[in-house]
Amino acid sequence: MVTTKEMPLKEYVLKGNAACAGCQDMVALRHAHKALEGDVIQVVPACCTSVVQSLWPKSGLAIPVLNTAFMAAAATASGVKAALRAKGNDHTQVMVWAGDGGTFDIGLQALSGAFERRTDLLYVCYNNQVYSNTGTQRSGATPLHAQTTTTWYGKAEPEKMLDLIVAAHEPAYQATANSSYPRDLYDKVKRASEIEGPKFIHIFLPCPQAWNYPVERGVEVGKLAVETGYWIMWERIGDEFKLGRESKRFQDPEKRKPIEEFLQLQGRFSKLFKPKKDEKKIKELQDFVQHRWDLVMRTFT
Ligand SMILES: Cc1ncc(C[n+]2csc(CCOP(=O)(O)OP(=O)(O)O)c2C)c(N)n1
Ligand code: SF4
Repeated sequence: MVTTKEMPLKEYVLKGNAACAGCQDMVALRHAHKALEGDVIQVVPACCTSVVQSLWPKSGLAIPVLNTAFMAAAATASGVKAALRAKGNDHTQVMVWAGDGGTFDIGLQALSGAFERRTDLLYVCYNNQVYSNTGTQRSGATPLHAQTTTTWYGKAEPEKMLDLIVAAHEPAYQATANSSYPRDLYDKVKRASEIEGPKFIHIFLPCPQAWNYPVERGVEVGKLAVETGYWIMWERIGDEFKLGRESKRFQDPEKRKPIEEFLQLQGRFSKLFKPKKDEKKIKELQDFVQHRWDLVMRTFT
């Protein structure tokens, strides 16, 4: 794995941008761009990242960016790739950087089309499990029982298993990542950039504004997602599946921390603990952890 010292010093995500304090999207984006070393055109649908990069004169990214409509990121990126090819440029990467709303929900059709066409494209979904930019509405990625402005008493449905939908397109490369493990993320973006074809990286990242935890605890929240087994780190090159070393020991349910440790830190789950502990709902979320493990392992191994 790359060491921090080995990463390029050059910054492509600029200081003083419009992101909230403690934004983990910026941590992930910063390391992804270091891995790509600037030879990239980024396509961004409407989301927090589009605000960060477009607020003139404080544009937050020092790379070419194309802002596009909420539902159209993968289709736009397909066009950018075709234009580069027409100009004889085969080296510049095209990367979509889209939120979960823009991927799980409104952009899914465009993503499916681009992958079915085997477009040489890196699609990154940064999953903060909510429509953050417009004030915390639920998305298809919002977990069961999480409070949002459209699910005041907690979401009634579990999150969509997007990775399985993407896997059905048989991408050339597919991985999960987490903003609390930036060196792993760096390696995955680099590896993906060396493979031709449709590539998908799904990054779990906490959002202090929407999840309501103290800004300085973002890394801890992200790590707890892995240590409770709630988020699984893995990579798949073609058909070859590899469980990430961060998640390996948590395949054993006995080694996992209780899901409560992850939930308790976040205001969006406060109704599970106050005015009194809701053991039934907490158990449903605990059971979901094993459910995801079963689905992932059954599908890929
Ligand atoms: C067709 C359309 N509907 C709604 C919007 C308003 N809108 C802009 S960003 C956004 C939320 C984006 O959520 P997500 O993709 O999860 O990214 P995040 O804000 O969390 O970064 C919405 C609803 C829009 N721009 N276009
Ligand atoms: S709302 Fe969340 S994802 Fe958006 S800029 Fe703020 S911290 Fe980052």
